[in-house]
Amino acid sequence: SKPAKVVKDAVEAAAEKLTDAPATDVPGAPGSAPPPVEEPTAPHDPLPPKREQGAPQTRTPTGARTGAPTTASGQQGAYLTTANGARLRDTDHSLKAGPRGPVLLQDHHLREKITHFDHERIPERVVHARGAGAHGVFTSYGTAEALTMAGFLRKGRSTDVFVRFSTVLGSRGSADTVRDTRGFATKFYTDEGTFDLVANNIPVFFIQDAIKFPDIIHAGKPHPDREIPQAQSAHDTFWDFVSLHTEAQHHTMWNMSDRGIPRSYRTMEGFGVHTFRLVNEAAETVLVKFHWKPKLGVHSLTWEEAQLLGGVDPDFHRRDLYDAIESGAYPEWELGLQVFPDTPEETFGGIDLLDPTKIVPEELAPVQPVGLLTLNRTPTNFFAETEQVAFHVGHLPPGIDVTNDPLLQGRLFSYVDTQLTRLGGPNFPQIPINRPHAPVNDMLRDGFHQQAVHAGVAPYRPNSLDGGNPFPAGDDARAFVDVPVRVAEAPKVRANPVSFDDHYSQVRLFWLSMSPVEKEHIIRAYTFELGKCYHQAIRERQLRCLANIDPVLCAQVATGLGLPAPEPTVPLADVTPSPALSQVGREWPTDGRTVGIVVDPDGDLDDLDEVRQAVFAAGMVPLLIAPHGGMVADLPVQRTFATARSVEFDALLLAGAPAPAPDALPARDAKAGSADRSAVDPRVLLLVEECWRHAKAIGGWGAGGGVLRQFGATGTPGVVTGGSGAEVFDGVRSLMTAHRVWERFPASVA
Ligand code: HDD
Repeated sequence: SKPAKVVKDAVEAAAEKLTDAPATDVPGAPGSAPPPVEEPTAPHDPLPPKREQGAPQTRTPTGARTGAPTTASGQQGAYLTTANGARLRDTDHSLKAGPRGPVLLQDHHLREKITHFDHERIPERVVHARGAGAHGVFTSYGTAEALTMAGFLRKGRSTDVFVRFSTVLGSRGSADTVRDTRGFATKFYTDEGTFDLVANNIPVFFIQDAIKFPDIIHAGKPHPDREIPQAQSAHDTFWDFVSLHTEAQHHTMWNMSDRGIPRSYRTMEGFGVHTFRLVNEAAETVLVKFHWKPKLGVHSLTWEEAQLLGGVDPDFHRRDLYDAIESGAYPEWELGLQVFPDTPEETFGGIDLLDPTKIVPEELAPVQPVGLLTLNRTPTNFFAETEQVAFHVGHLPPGIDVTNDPLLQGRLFSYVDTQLTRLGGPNFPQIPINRPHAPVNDMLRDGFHQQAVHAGVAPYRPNSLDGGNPFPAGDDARAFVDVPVRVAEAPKVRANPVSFDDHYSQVRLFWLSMSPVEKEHIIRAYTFELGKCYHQAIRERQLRCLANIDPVLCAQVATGLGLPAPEPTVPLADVTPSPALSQVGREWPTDGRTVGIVVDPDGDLDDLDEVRQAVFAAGMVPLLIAPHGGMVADLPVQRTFATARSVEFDALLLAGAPAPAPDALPARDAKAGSADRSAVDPRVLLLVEECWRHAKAIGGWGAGGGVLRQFGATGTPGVVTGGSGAEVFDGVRSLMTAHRVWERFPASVA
């Protein structure tokens, strides 16, 4: 999607940066160590800002541009100062009554330093605590112009955005690759007010009414007594909840599917879940669902990879997003709309559009692309931007309005309310990352952390003292439109519409839309998660739910648990599968994917540079894996056998058959006299074994091809040997367009 040369240069520069520094410390490593770094001894100019980056303070609290790309905050000058700007002579010793005496209360610098430190942390988000963010731009195609007056959807308009991806259940320090829903929240800084699309990577939700949100989250979060398990749904309280609340079965099956363990934030879809209402200049309305479609396709990890990554690289998704952007492989998504007529029933094809546990299959209502999102800038400061960003489903520009979905209605309250505690008061919209890019002229005053110096004496309406300002805007001034939807005359009740009672038909639709390998993953996920529950009653109750979804699924999970499969208690729904729900069976671009290349410094290295260049030219990142750090054949080594794990590569190439390095543990079968296997470093064999098990493309040439033969991998699907290095890579590259070699993964159901 980008000129190969630009990507290649950027990827190459970033790949150099990824070189494993500690690897050069391997005892006896023959790699050339870099010269010692000179310690700084005198004041010098501050480091330049990161490429293309200004701090976010380019807007005043009222949204006007400051004109300054950065402000003087944090490590900007040569001399250390107090928070009030007085230069300091010493920050390493407290002020004491003599070198051995007590510390003096008058030490204002000590107190300032410690006090500020004591208050550095703020409460983590009550859900979606762990996340990663990026800046970018949204460019509109103009295809929604007829549907909405929203200016940022006019043809050719570009709008700054900030996106925060997240997991839901884990704490701020938990692992990225756990089985969970992912958040996909986008702040569009439109010039008519900020629009927050607070979406997930799953198009349905566990509950139908926001009043149940504390219940589902209490059930999903760690148990209150021991605070375990962290960032998991594989425990009794979660399954107790979802088996008792059958409306949760649809979302739960998405979580048990590959969608629950994405390969990358870059390879996730996003869904606004609820139905929204668009209104155009002529006051005509339509109902819509928002979709994000990743240009790289929707791809996932395997469950074993996800688990390994929890230990090997808990920051896998955060690192992947950052590395991709820094290397110029900018992630892209198309924003799309499913459009429905705004009828009094608010249904489409018999599906209740106000029920957040239902999708509308794309085959019934195609997703129409309306613009392109490109993430092209990593944050300058995690806390200031990613942690302090505050999304709110009620941040809407003119042209987009809400519907009566009871889940959305409750969210409209929760997202402001939660920031009052998390960000310490009502002025969080003035925090730089939250500042609108539209001029602000409100009458909100004072409060904790007020940044604005409001002029004028009459923050009330109407007034005669501030010249009557501010005036309400009318239609001619593009004011926000509350669509005058008719409210049914009905008694006040605590009840759901009857249509909300169908809890199984769409779960069955999802199940039947999966390919055999995806079904296999779902069976294994249910079996794993229920296998981690202690209470038999909960497992049995969940099996009864599965029986109402599909007897084959139920029987397989029951077998895994060693329990009888119950009979359905409701008739199985007669549904038409939706092929769009499957992730398998198409071809995708491979930009920004990672290819590990095992090299033997003592072997034949002739093809190495050519293959490495071919990987760059394909827009991917080659990482050389060698017994030691430093250089091999004048090329930088990025991973050593000690630091490499198969889980960070999308494909593996073997350019040689390195003998066991001195720091290798003996091969598992070395004692059994397998001379061939013990001749290769066992960590290389582990790389091959794991890549093979995880259905990744593998290739080898020369002695590397020999390793694959010894391993018994040649002739199995997705293993390329024979020919030059470039030919082998070519074969591997084309396998990678399908993401995995799923033929290698066993599937027990058709
Ligand atoms: Fe929520 C955060 C997405 C239902 C209450 N939610 C939050 C975030 C995402 C979502 C992506 C993280 C935002 C960020 O990165 O800062 N939430 C959803 C979706 C939902 C949903 C797609 C259903 C369709 N949420 C939901 C309900 C409630 C909340 C029903 C409460 C009644 N959500 C919150 C919250 C959070 C939040 C407590 C925590 C931190 C924050 O808002 O800013 O207000």
